[in-house]
Amino acid sequence: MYFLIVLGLAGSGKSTLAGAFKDWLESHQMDSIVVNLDPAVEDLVYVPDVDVRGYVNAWDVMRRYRLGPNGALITSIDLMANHLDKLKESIDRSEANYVIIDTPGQMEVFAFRAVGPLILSSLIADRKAVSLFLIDIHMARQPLSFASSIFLSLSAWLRLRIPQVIVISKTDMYPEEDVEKVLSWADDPFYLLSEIRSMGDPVAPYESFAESLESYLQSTEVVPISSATWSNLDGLYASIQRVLAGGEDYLTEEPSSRL
Ligand SMILES: Nc1nc2c(ncn2[C@@H]2O[C@H](COP(=O)(O)OP(=O)(O)OP(=O)(O)O)[C@@H](O)[C@H]2O)c(=O)[nH]1
Ligand SMILES: [Mg+2]
Repeated sequence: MYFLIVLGLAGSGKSTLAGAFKDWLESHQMDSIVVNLDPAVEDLVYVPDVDVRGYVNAWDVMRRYRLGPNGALITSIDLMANHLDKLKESIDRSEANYVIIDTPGQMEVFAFRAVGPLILSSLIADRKAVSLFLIDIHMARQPLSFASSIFLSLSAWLRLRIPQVIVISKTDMYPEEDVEKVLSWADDPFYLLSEIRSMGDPVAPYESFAESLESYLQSTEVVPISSATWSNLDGLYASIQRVLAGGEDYLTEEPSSRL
């Protein structure tokens, strides 16, 4: 059983990819389940096999504790921790090859607070996991947004310590040249830096900015995909396999040792 954790900013295409990748795996005779860990989502584009809303619903929490939307989401994620045994049991019972975990839109409340990593490490236990960090092509094609998104993915990695694949999503929305440009920035962050400088930015970053991006991106694959057209989902699968074969087994450690 392998875990694929789908992460990214609100609206980056996480739920759509979770559903599309499940269908893609099924069309290649691989069984998978999708787990919804978003307690606030109303309409899902897929039918979840395991759904946290059966245990915690952010809208009920909002009414019961008289909280606003953000407070309700944070409280719901804290409450989720009380139901980990049941969630894990449902996942384990499926015996699926791949468990795709769809995470909440406000990734910071899930990926950056201690409870999110705790939830994930409890569900994953000693199995292997890869996180798919989505960056919408609409953001990725802007040099500064691309750079800040890469640093955000690095922050998520730092908190979760699950090996990562960076996924440029919704590539069907822009011409091929735009996608190629983003990939060339990922290949050569000094080229990205030169583009930022050529925009006449008065506080353009220093060389060390490109150096830090370069050392992170050298060890992280960047994969463009479209969930709408299924473009390059086979490439995403190949990247996932390479990461799983790479054997970074951080999650086999006791969760308490890394929180
Ligand atoms: N054209 C296109 N649109 C996409 C693709 N993937 C997602 N979208 C659209 O982008 C919007 C957001 O997609 P979601 O899958 O809901 O994004 P999300 O990251 O789950 O959103 P939150 O859970 O709210 O953070 C929806 O309107 C999707 O239809 C894609 O590959 N191509
Ligand atoms: Mg979603």
